[in-house]
Amino acid sequence: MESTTIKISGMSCGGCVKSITGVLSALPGVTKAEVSLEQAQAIVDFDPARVARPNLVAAIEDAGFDAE
Ligand SMILES: [Cu+2]
Repeated sequence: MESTTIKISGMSCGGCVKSITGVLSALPGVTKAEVSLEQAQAIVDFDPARVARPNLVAAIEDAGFDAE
């Protein structure tokens, strides 16, 4: 299991947090996604054998936000 922090820009409210949390949680291999509006970031626990960090970033970008 691995944990990574992803900086996110473009979140403006709790709805954004919910949609990003949902998108990340739906990815196979993601066991936990903690999204913070105040800190503009997501802390994601994932299984590197099933999903890679670029997949997490891409999923956030597909949801309409900027992720690094
Ligand atoms: Cu929002």
